[in-house]
Amino acid sequence: MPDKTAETPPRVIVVMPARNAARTLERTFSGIPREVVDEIILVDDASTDTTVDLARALPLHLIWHPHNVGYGGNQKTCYLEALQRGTDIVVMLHPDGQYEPGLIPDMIAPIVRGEADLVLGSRLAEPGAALRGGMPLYKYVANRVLTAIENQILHTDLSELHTGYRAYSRKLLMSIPFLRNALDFSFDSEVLMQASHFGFRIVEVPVRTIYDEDASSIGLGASVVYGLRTLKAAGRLVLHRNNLWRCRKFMP
Ligand SMILES: Nc1nc2c(ncn2[C@@H]2O[C@H](COP(=O)(O)OP(=O)(O)O)[C@@H](O)[C@H]2O)c(=O)[nH]1
Ligand SMILES: [Mg+2]
Repeated sequence: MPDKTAETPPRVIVVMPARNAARTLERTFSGIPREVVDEIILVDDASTDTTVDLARALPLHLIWHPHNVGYGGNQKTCYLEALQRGTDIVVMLHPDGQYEPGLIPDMIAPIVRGEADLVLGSRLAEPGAALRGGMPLYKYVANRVLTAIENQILHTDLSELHTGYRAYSRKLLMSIPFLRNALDFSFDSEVLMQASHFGFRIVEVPVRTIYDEDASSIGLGASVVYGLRTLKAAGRLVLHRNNLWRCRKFMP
């Protein structure tokens, strides 16, 4: 008898954590290759523009937060809802147009092949491309330095650990206690530390860097806070691993 489960394609859900994404939402949405995506969830984090009105008019599943909780808090809602809706693979796609939705098949391929549980869309895989794409120099330098430090701690050799374009397997999201993570941007770094700690395979695929005037991007102050909190998360992982200071984020 043929193995039916082997033929069933995985259920793929795209989640969009949104905050004031009205100018870019429709363009991002229309670029999503629906032939490989089963459902799209948009979580609006109390936007003050027309993001919610625009989202209501699109064929997607909309959730809105009655108050703003931040980028990490938004992702918690995204992943909870995707898991409840039976996803096998989740792709996080920022609705601000900074990542190409057309690359979703590339993002999910390593998980479909059973070769990874976390796929990072790396803007730094191709030398020089990030700066040519408009990434501010200070962000580029900080990204490279932080990535080098994290590679040492995670025992990886990845070109970028600060991308907002990611795909996760259901198994990973069911295993890492992501609800215990930060509400701010350091949520993303904590997920990486957890993925490594729980033994999940992380791979990267190259993506284009897009910085245009419609996109949102965190400023200098928030970037510094993010960088310091990323280092803190890495430090906590080292302490936890060595039984020096246990951290609930790394407990099953
Ligand atoms: N800044 C911010 N972004 C949020 C929030 N909730 C969801 N987002 C979304 O998260 C994405 C990343 O934020 P962004 O400002 O573009 O940061 P970037 O990663 O530096 O480009 C955007 O697409 C926002 O729409 C929030 O509370 N604050
Ligand atoms: Mg952005």
